[in-house]
Amino acid sequence: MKTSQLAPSMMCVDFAEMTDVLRCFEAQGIEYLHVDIMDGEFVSNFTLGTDFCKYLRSHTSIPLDLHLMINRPDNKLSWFGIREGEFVSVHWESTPHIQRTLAMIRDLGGKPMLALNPATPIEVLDYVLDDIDGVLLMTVNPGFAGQKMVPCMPEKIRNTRAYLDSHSREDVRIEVDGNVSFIHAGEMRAAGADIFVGGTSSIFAKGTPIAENIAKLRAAVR
Ligand code: S6P
Ligand code: MG
Repeated sequence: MKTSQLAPSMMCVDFAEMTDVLRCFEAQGIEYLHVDIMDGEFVSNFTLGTDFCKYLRSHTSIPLDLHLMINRPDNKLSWFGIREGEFVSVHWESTPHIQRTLAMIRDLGGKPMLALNPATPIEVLDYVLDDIDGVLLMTVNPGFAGQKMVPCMPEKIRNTRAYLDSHSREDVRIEVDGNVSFIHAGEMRAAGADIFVGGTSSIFAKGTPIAENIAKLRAAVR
């Protein structure tokens, strides 16, 4: 099993405390910053954008994990200043030319991930297995923080891990995003997930300091 890694969801940060939160993430050895980009079309919400990515890169060296919930991401990939080693996820439904988009991410120096909505079948991976470094499994429907996990998602994680292994892609990472709570995280880990997006149900859970929440989430996915 791969080492588990944490990626806090930056749309859940209190912006007034951003620099303190970044220092805390550095001290806690956070591996990635998950940045949700929404265009109000692919999903109904609007969130973070290219300026925010610039801000993060100038204030920390923690690599970004870009999650693009936008239509036709191929038209905008060059706007993001993708750096070597950053993950970039695009949704299967967001472009008619998904293989080309994944290849573009690699050409720009990023590590491509294919993002699958809860109801998107894993067979869409069939002809892009050479083009991905990871699969982002949405465990809620994308668009908002604070939702409940779709109940059959642990089974989908297990099936995705088995599918990748049976196609000799044991190296491909599985990231889970959506209600990765202290309760669900252990089950997701046991099912084969190895990158965990922490939002309102874990890292930013109210009432306890972020550092304590991180320690609790790490313990849950060890
Ligand atoms: C949702 C987005 C996610 C959320 C995250 C929030 O569309 O892609 O990254 O920010 O899931 O976590 P939680 O624990 O509030 O569900
Ligand atoms: Mg996300």
